[in-house]
Amino acid sequence: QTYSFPSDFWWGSAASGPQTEGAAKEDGRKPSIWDYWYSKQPECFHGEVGPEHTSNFYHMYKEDIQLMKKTGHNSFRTSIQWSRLIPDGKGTINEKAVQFYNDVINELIANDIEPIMNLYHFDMPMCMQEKGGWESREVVDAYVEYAKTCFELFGDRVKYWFTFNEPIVPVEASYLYNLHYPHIVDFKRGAQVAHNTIVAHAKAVAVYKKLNLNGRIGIILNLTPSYPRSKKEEDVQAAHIADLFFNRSFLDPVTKGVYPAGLIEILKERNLLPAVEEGDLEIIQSNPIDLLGVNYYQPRRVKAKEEQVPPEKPFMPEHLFDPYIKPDRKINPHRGWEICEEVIYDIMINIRDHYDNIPFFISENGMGVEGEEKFRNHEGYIEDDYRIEFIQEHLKWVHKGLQEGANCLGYHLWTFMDNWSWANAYKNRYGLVEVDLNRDFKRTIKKSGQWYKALTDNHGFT
Ligand code: BGP
Repeated sequence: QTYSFPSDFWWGSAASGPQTEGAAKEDGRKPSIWDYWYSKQPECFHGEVGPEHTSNFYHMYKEDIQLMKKTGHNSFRTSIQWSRLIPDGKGTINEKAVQFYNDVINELIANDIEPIMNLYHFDMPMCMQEKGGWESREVVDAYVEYAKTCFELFGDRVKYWFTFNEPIVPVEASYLYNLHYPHIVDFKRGAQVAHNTIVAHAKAVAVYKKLNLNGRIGIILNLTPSYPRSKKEEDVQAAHIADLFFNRSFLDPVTKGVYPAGLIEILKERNLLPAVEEGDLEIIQSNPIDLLGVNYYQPRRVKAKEEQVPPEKPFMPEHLFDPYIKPDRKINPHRGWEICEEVIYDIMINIRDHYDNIPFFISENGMGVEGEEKFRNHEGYIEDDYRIEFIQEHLKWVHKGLQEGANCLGYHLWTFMDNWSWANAYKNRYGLVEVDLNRDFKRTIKKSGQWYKALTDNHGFT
């Protein structure tokens, strides 16, 4: 069978400033929470390359953009670093940063690669965290100013903007599960962070629209569709609740302009609703997105709660459902994530049927693998057939979704080149291009990169 995709389909990859640029202390950039946290815990580095160097894109972007061409990119998403552009969080703009981002954007365009820019990828400037991070309205206002600065500086050439990447991750990782700085475990504060982020997003959308820049703006969400263990009503209800917490909590307000009633009810009953300021709900309601980014890695599987959690225990979403591990699941052992390709199709059909068929694209999907050097062939490049298979199997389902009318504009792999990751540093590699940390960040295209070029040249595969 031939899988053909539209000729204007976006083929490319996603990355982020903090995971690729490096040069963390150069040209006026100030620390984000990541620089701060890792400086306190050097043992978390998993090797000597931390957020300070990452993949050295800051100095190698020209070479990298040539490699993007060689791997068939017609579009590329990365993020601007707030702590580089406005090192004090608000106030003075760093001219060196303006120059860098201008150079990257211009170089991409000169090479026929559509630049897609995201504004926030987990990288709170440390000085803003000290003011309370997303719990603080002052920080929300500073973010909106930062967003406006970006639109004004680069909006003549960047036509696709995203306000946040996976905004639920800072809620979960920093306020529920003790994974990211500032390591707070408090559902109510997490709910406040979620609400404040959505307000920040909506305000940035409003600012963008007011500037009349002739582009589109949206948000990137990691969707984890919830599947019940069985068709039993209590399992189905558990999946519904998980979906409210982990998907619809963001997806509904940014597309439909309102929080799901079921979620509000659950929070209200437990006295966990965040503080809502005057005008918040109106601003959310009047600024729906016009483009959605969907990051998809794995589904969520749940079953009805087997043992009730005593009511005095501090609330967590998991008090309402239990995780369920599918016995015959396929898994990526390096990351521990289930691989279930057809879920990408379910997401597409859900957006088509329940979200007004809004335009979206697959903004991340990918496979992190440890120890890829062992797949190096005699010509010196890594033969990552497993990655090719991973992409191809997902694309078959994307193709089916497209055939059935989903409004999907493209597919972006996570990621272009091996990069630094929040929890695993360089342990797992995701790139189409290898980065050799022991040889001055030397880049080598993997087999998947060659394959991706053929895929995009042919607008599909057989
Ligand atoms: C997404 C993030 C990316 C990236 C990716 C892979 O959630 O948007 O920044 O890191 O996941 O995950 P990890 O690097 O943790 O394996």
